[in-house]
Amino acid sequence: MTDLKLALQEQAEDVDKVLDDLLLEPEGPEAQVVKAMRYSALGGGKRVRPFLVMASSRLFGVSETSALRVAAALEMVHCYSLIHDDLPAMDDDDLRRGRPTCHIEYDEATAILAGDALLTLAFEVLADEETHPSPSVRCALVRELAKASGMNGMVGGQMIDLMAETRELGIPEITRLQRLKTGALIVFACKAGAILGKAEEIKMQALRNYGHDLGLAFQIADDLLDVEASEEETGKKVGKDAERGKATFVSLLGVERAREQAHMLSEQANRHLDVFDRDTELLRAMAQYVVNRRN
Ligand code: GRG
Repeated sequence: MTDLKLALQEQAEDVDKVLDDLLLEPEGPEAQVVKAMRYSALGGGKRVRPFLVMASSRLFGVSETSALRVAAALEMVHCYSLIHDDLPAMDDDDLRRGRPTCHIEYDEATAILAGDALLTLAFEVLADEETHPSPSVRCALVRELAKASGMNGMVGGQMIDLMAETRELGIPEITRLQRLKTGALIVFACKAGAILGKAEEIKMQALRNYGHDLGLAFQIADDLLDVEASEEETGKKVGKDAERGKATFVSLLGVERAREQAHMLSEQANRHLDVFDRDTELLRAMAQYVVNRRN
């Protein structure tokens, strides 16, 4: 196993422990929603976003507890978005992370509530003193994650994506859509360490730019997997973009140019890290991993 895969796996185990503690099943009938939250949040996933939070936090000597709690909060927002994206009203998917989607395993109403509760719990965790002793740091985390998740971030991107089913998009529009839908949470993950470590602006900017290029590279790789990978590899249905006639980087650029673009973005992402004089190995390896991954 490569160093990065090992680091991803170890980090995932640490984040899972935090998620496990935060998602304790209560007594009473409301336990059902927590079961659904646990099903979706603890059911696998590559944990790329938590990994980025941990790696960026390491650059600034942030405490492990703070970084892990932010990583868990971000993963909860990501899992909420996957649950809602899989609903019949959106992508209508039956398979996620190699298992039935939340609304298939439970039911639609429970899946909606599980997504809502993961989103709100994420902010409860960020606002808690245990996450960081400084109220201004906690406020910055809440504000930045809210911006990345909401109408000017992931939700905005998802809306443009839904509208795109009836409208032709070109490369600039798709780039903007993906920057919001997938990129915003990835940028937050990269900046989280800088926020926790009260980093100077030049380092915050470097991580923002790294996250921006990494996010686009990640999305192009996702489009390529939809064309080239199998359901067994990805744990979700593939070939969906073509089936829906949806414009993607791959449909517009072709497989080869899309792959070149992803590699170019991954190299560009790593160049932003040159402002740091140490501890960037894992982030650099991640930029390579996202474009070479098979799931
Ligand atoms: C419902 C508000 C709302 C937003 C949904 C994230 C999202 C927006 C939709 C998911 C659909 C999709 C294929 C998005 C493109 C890339 C992406 C975010 C893939 C899933 O992330 P991974 O590959 O998944 O990190 P794992 O399972 O490894 O965590």
